[in-house]
Amino acid sequence: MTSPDDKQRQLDAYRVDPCSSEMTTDQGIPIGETDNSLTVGERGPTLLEDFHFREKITRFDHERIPERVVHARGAGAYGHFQLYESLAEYTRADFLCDTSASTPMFVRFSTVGGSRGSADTVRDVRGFATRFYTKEGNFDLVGNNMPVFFIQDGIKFPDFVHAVKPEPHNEIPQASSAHDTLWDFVQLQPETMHMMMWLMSDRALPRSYRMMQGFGVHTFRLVDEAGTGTFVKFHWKPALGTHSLVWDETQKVAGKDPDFNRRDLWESIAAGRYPEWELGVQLVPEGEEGRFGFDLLDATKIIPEEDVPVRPIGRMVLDRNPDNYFAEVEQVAYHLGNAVPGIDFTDDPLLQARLFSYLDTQLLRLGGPNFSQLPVNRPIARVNNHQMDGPHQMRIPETRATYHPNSLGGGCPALSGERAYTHYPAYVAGQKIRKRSGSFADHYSQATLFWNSMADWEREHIVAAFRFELGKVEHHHVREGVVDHLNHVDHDLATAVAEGIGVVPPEKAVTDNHGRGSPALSQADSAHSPATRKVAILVADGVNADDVETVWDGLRELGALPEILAPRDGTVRAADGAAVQVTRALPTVDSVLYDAVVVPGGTESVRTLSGDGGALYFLIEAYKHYKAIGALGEGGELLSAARVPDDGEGMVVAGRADGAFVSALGDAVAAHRHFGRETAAVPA
Ligand code: HDE
Repeated sequence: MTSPDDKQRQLDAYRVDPCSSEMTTDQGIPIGETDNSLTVGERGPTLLEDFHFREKITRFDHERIPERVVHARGAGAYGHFQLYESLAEYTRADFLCDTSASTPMFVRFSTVGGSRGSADTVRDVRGFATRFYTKEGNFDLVGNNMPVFFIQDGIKFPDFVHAVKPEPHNEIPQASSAHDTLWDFVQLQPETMHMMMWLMSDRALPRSYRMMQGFGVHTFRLVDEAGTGTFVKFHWKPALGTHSLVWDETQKVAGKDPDFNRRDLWESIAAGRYPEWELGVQLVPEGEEGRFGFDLLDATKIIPEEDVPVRPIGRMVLDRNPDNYFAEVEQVAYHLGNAVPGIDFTDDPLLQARLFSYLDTQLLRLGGPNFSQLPVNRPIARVNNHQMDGPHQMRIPETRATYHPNSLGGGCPALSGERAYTHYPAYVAGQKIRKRSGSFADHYSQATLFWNSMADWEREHIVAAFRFELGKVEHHHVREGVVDHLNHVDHDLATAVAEGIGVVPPEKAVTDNHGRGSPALSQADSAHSPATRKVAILVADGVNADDVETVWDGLRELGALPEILAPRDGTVRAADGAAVQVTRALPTVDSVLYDAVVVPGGTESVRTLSGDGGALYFLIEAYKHYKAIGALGEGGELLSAARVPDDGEGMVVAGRADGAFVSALGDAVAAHRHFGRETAAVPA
């Protein structure tokens, strides 16, 4: 029997240690010279017979494969899943029943619209694709960080993607939804409204892949040993809470560090700070699907957690970075059809389309049907069938009988018995028609539910996002069309957006706001922790060494990641003569790359920093981005020099560093952002 731990051994078998032998060609022929091609004389023409030159260049020419048409930009990691509550009552899927097993995983996070080299922090949905290498085969739960989708039927996916991608005539804008074609599609396709609310919310700007939720989106089916089905929605909840960047910051980070989210994931895992999520399920017994007032097959709807609680069942930990980006992250081939016995599909027309699309995509991207033999795609379960040939076949079947049934091969492989995958025998009858069900017709009430559930600051961000995006739209009728739809979501929202984009605010719509909310949709009450938050400590020669040491040690104890930033790299000389090691030079970093900033005391240090535009701007931006700011002793004068108020939300000011200061600072950092702060008066 194959065990889950075999995934690691399997991957190890493919590892290549460059120091294990001397350099060779792909055919294993030893190479002694790779810097000069074979020529006639020292200055003569290059010879065709130089097989090493030709192989090297040909391989180079063929290095690229087509990038994913969507979700091209991503980052991946290995980990494992530990079940802590058996779902045996609902499913026969072994990895959801056996609480003693640890299931290996590979996860890929991504943005959707941008090309492979685009920036991480753009306004976008994030892909949250997870693979469980179970004993019964690969199970791929390929979700997003938002629980709904733009369209209800997969046949509209090419239209939606064409609309959101850079416009075809000039390929502008890259990785941005703020342009005419997307919003034209939206105003003509009101089923997008719920998802557009999510896309305009802070969910589209995650602080970290480690701090975002994941959702399976569709309603799936669990099937137990007796064949009874239960509808299920899958949820991933991050241990560090769900937190977002602010819009201004995301745009700057896109330039300062386009790899911001990718780097964050990589560094966290490399340093042993393994990100964690809890897997939860919402279960709805078969036969009860009619009780919600919307259709469970409609992927533009959520089941509010207040109606059906999310039941936590297990934990995913990501604990190993890939060894090679291309081999693993680029070649991972997720597919919704990778389902194990006990997990089944529903007739959600979006899900059904995906069941076709992913395999089709992999055939093109990975050049044929043998991609499942690539290390990252290989199941740990035994693979045995009569599939044959195709480009890059790596298996060597030892039989003449590659058909079923056969007697020449002893009838092998035998068909699986009771552990075989059995499709849920849902009863289906009806005419063949192209018609959306009437139960999919309500496009506004859950958009309203989302709006009603937001904290004040979340609403402000949503209005600002609509204004920004529609403000980039050149066609006035498109702006008007969107405002008209928003008016069916909430009149105040539509009015606030209209006022910012030169559209006449609409009359109140006939359908009024239903007044219902779902508190679980807001990020306000998410888990909070100072752990893994990056805190800048601004220093120069003459800094108070005790302040630096106390803040550094205190923050490390809280799990935060302090860094000492100075005008120059190397060391600074503290007021008491001690040498303080600098982590990074200020000109190589930026305020937007940190969660908080602290200015220790020290007359000379603060005088130097007050004359340093970079240091002042660092503080101003931290303030404008609602981050925790600490100042000690003379450090307060740097706040004055930057014209940043030293009181108010998230400002922690004291004479000298002690336990109370560190604790207050830790709380302010854990709070993530201080949106109650008045920032308008502080110059940008
Ligand atoms: Fe995808 N999607 N999608 N999608 N999707 C792809 O598959 C597609 C949809 C999602 O990290 C592609 O391997 C269609 C919903 C993620 O490798 C492609 C439809 C959700 C990823 C494709 C949808 C997703 C993809 C491109 C409408 C959230 C990245 C490359 C029926 C539940 C996976 C690839 C990774 C990738 C098609 C809708 C999530 C083209 C046709 C809904 C996370 O096959």
